[in-house]
Amino acid sequence: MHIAITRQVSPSIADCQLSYIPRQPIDLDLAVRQHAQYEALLTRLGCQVLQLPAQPQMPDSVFVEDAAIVLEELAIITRPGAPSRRAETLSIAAALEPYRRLVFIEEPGTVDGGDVLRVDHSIYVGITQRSNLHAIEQIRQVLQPYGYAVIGVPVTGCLHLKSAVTQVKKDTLLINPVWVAKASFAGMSFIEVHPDEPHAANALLIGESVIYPASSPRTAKRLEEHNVPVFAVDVSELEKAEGAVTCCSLIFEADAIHGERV
Ligand code: CIR
Repeated sequence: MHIAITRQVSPSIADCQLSYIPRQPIDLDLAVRQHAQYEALLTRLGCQVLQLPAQPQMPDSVFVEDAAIVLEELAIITRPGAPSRRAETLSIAAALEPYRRLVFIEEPGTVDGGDVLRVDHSIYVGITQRSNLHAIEQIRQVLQPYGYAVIGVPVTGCLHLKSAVTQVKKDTLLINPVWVAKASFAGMSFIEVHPDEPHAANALLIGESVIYPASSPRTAKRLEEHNVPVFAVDVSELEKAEGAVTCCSLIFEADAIHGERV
């Protein structure tokens, strides 16, 4: 089965990190409702949702994707680029421990899971203000024995690699070519975001469908024209915290949910 680890929205989300977008008021109740709708879509698409409790002291902790890179063979616990986010990894490590051998990124490496795009045995890692070459080298050393190629990818103009590009089909990436170069992804096909929707490249592929933000209808149409089934969810309040759909879950294969919730 697919397990999807999520975490309830922190009541302090208004104090989140922001890098490329201006701060706007966040409606916490609405954010909580939208997050619940997102979790309901995860369930509808076949995931067992393992929801962790909110962390009131950690404004960005709903964005669980940034704390780990989960592969079949092991999980890499990240060292997030923003110091305010480093403590988020402790409970994510505890939640993953029943399922995977854990490996930890060490200082001076920093990497956010939002910078890691896995396509089969290629692991693309964004080189951004959050993720550095030290971490990329550590990931390469850890994954080489398992046959993964680890490829550093320059990103400009947005927070994470997966703000700029995500997988939407076996060999197809949804991309904003202004923020990342297509040439970084040899052998792949591309669907470009609509030019009026620069933030539209973040789609969450589950099976052959995508969970996708309702804020990008023009790009959603492009996905549907390429026969990608789109399950839209309004995540306006999470978008104000510079997050979107991939960042709110860690999805992996496992036989069953183990142990207590963390
Ligand atoms: C941050 O700046 O770290 C958060 N406000 C947003 C993180 C979004 N994470 C993601 O896209 N993987």
